[in-house]
Amino acid sequence: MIKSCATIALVPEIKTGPWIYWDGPDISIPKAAKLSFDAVELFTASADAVDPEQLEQLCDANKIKIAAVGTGAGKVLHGLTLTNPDKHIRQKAVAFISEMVTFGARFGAPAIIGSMQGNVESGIERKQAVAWLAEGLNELGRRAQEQGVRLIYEPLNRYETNMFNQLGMAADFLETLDSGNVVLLADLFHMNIEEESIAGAIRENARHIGHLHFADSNRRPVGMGHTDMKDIARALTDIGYTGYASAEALPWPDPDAAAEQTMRAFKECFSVA
Ligand code: LER
Ligand code: MN
Repeated sequence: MIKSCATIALVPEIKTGPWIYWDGPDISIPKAAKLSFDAVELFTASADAVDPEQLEQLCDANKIKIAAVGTGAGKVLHGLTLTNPDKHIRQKAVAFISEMVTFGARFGAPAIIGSMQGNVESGIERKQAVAWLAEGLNELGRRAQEQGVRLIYEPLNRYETNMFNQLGMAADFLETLDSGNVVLLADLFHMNIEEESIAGAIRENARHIGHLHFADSNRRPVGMGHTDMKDIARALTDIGYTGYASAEALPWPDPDAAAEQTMRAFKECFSVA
C-alpha cells in the first residue's frame, strides 16, 4: 500500500520553498504523527544539521519513519552540482551528497538528487554534462548500495534544469548507468509542466519509480490546484506502487492547514480509511 509523508525543511535561507513544515523535528514530527502520516521527508542544510540520536528517539516515540532526505541545500547554500565544469566543485558535490546518503541510511532513507544535478552550462557540450552526471550517480549509487539504501534521481521542470525534464528521458538515462541502484522520483508538480500525460508517464516508467512528490499543479497541497488526481492515483495503484506520496508542496495557507489538506487528499486518492 502507498504510504503518506509530510516534508520538513530546516533551511531558513529557502523559506519560500515547497515544504510543509518549517519547525524543528521536535515540533514537526509529533504534528505529522498526530495527522497519521507514515513518514517525514527531511530537507536539511547538511548531514550533521540534525542530531541523529535525537531524531531516532523522536521517530520511535511518534512511530514515524524517515522517507527520504533532500540534498538541494548543497546547491542552494554552497553552489555545488554534479555537472559543474570545475572538477573540484563536482568532487565537493559528490562528498556533500555522500554524507547525506550516510545520514539517511541510518534511518533506511534514500537521498534525493534534484537541484544538485545542475545544468548543461554554457560552453559545455550536453554529452559531457550527461557523462559527469552519470559519473556522479554511479559513484553515489554504489555508496548508497553499500549502506543498504537506494539513490533517488529527480527529473525537474525546464525552469530548474536542462538535464532531464521528463520521466521517460530520465528512465532512458538511468538505463545507461553502471549502477542499478538509482531510481526515479516522480514529482507531480514538475510532471504537470513537462509530461504529455502524468498518468501515462507513470505507467510507462513504472519499474523505475521509487518515490513520489505529491503536489498539485500550482504546487499547493493536492486538492488546491487543477491537477486531475483520479487518473494519477489509479495509475499508481495499477502499477503496484508501494512507496511514499511525499507532500513537497507549499505550506499554503499555512503549514498545519497544508498538512491537513494533504492528508485529506491522500485518503481520498488512495481510499485509505
Ligand atoms: C526537489 O525535490 C524539487 O522538486 C525542486 O523543485 C526543489 O525546489
Ligand atoms: Mn520534488
